[in-house]
Amino acid sequence: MKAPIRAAALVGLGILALSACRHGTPGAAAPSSDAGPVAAAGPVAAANPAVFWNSATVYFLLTDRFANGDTTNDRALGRAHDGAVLRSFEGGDLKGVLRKLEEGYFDSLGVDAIWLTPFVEQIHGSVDEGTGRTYGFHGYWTRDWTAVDPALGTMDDLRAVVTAAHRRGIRVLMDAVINHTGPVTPQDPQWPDEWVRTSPRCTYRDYATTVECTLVANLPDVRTDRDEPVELPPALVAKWEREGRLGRERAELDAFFARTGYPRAPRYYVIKWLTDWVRELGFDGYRMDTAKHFGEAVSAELKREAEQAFADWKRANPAQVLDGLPFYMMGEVYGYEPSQGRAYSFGDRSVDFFAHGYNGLINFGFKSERGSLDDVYSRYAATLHDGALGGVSILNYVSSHDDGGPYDRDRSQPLDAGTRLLLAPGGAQIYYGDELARPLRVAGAEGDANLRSFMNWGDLEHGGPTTEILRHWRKLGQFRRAHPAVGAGAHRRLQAAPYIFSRTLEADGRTDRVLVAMDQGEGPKTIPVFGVFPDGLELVDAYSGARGTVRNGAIALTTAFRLVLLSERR
Ligand SMILES: [Ca+2]
Ligand SMILES: [Ca+2]
Repeated sequence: MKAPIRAAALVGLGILALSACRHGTPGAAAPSSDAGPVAAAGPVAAANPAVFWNSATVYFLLTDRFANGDTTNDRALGRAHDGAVLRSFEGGDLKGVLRKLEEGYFDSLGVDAIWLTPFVEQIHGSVDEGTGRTYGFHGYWTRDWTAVDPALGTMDDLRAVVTAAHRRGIRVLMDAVINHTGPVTPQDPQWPDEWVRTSPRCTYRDYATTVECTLVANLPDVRTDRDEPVELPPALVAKWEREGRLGRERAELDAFFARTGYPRAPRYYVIKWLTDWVRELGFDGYRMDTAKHFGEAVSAELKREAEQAFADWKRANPAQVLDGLPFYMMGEVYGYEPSQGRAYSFGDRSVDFFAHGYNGLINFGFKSERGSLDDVYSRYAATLHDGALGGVSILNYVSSHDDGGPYDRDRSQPLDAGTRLLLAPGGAQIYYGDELARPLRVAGAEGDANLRSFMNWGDLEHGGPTTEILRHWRKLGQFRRAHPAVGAGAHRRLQAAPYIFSRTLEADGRTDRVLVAMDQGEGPKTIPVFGVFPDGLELVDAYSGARGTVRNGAIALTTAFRLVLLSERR
């Protein structure tokens, strides 16, 4: 069933087009840190969530590896820089993210939302899981769900990032972990047995061996399935007492349990702590870590509380509200791909995660799609429009933080990777550095550390190939942001070779329509438009900035590029 688009969606559409225009002429040379526009702020009517998120570009970054805006916090909590290669904290922080926001870096890529790795306080020590001594630089090893890790910055730094993003019309997704605490180390005691299980280890044979178990040997699994009341862990009580906030934290918990009526079971504490960030700072959504390793009933409960928290934040901060788009929850269901439809199979049972709080799931299949581009695009558009995934969203990627089999591991085709990803139906995840061909193989690094090198800003300093790669990703990202039809429109193949297709998003008498032509000759070219645009209409090519008028069912352009991104000139 085709997702209906309310009139309000077009208000958002107009805003997007306006903000894209202000990015400047596509193809113009731009320095790496050129200031982007500030998007129109203020309340905008609600857009259709599936349309928004299927056309969204989400920038996923490891805060510790992106930009170092404050060197005084690099060794916070006394953590040494003695991990294996790329397994210590490397200095990136929230101030660094803020700096890039203010430079307009994300605007220049057409980013709609930033997904930050978890920022909560991590274990203080380190562990070796077989790939060398490792610290919690990635954020998935929680020690205290209620504090910002001092290596990344402060609560004020976090607030500044979210506020600056919103001011530019960019949403922020919080990476939320509920399945496990951090590993146990000499400095990081195990949470009490009534809170966590430390065995058995998951064997992934069926539902129970995926959910009621620990992901790896030393990663205590929160007992999210139990309703028995538990007390606060003594270590947390002592920590909060030292920090002078024990009384306040206890009072807030009392109020939460009184309001909700939930038992004081482990998952409800964590739900309270995770939703507090939304209520306080206005995160626009969650990316749920390890979504298939805790019961789907938990995600539904978390979603309800998060929606309430988001509504509370909006009421308290009306001037910062972007629009009426509801709280978004995207799941990491490892191995999910859209051909599975709505039902993810654990072997012995299937779960429809979309029916349990999730609006979108990460697509783990896109990076290994090997059919023709049109085969991929046609299938995705069909399932998102008329198929099983109508009304929900997917997020495609070419590389990610723990996927050892990315598309183009050697970064030999960074332009092709950008084209494939940013023109695909469904949401697009740019993993930090995709747009700079940041290496995915690092000498001396083991396992996923290869995927997590520090952002290679230095490669932009002298121009050259990296600048050209970034320019390509920017043009495509801006085209995508200006035209929701690219990610959320109906797909039509117009010509097999050279490949030409159109995307069309219709609502209430207005239409967003694009035509993409690949593998064209450089220089003069005549592109048939197959009736997508009528004769006499003036079109603009977002890739080159060239303009032309449709005559006799075709448009003649002269550009230096093989890719053409056509839309009506407005
Ligand atoms: Ca730092
Ligand atoms: Ca679990």
